[in-house]
Amino acid sequence: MATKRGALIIFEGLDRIGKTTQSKLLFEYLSNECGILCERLAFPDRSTQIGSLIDAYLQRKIEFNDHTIHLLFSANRWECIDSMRTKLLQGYTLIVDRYAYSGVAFSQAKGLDKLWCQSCDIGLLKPDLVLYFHREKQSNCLLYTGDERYETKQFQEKVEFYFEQFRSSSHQWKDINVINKDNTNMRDKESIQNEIRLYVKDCLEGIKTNHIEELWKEN
Ligand code: NYM
Ligand code: MG
Repeated sequence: MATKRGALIIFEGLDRIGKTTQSKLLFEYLSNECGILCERLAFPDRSTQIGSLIDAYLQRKIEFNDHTIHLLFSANRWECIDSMRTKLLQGYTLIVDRYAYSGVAFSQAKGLDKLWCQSCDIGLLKPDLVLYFHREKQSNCLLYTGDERYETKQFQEKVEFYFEQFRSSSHQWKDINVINKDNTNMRDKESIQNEIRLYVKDCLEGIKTNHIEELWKEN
């Protein structure tokens, strides 16, 4: 029997909201406890030449105008898609920290046009599952600041506004509220991880053919 392809699973959301922690937990669970072939990757992939330019930009060592850096983020995804496709078809599930949704939301927060932002990512591999980490609007939790470009409360709030516009737009998109019901504290890691595992289980069971659709293209 031909190998069943793996799933493309994306973690999206603001900076420092717990995506990396949870994606690592999922990776360990799938590989060690379920014996499922999988790999973790992240965008930006700072290890490539394009990625090193992005890294320098984020650390404020070099400047690009807003359109140029947007295209570099997109190019950084395109340069990885052949190896991603190959891995998926070999049966690897890919757990990916950020994707084109971050590309659009962060650039829209700088005032760029949504359609222009989306256009350069049309035709990328379409995710089988997008786990969107968010907090309820009225919650004051999170929005820690950091040292990189974009990591200010004011900017993250703008990005959040644009991320919200992608919500519930497709059945692949699942919301993960990281704040407790009382809206004051972070949920514990285990409960978030358990919720994620349910979505992932459904997603893996739902893959019926090896065909991989294209992002943002009507079929
Ligand atoms: N970012 C990430 C973008 O602005 N556009 C993109 O296409 C992607 C993938 O890079 N603040 C931003 C979001 C983050 C920053 O990402 C670095 P990370 O996950 O913190 O390394
Ligand atoms: Mg960050």
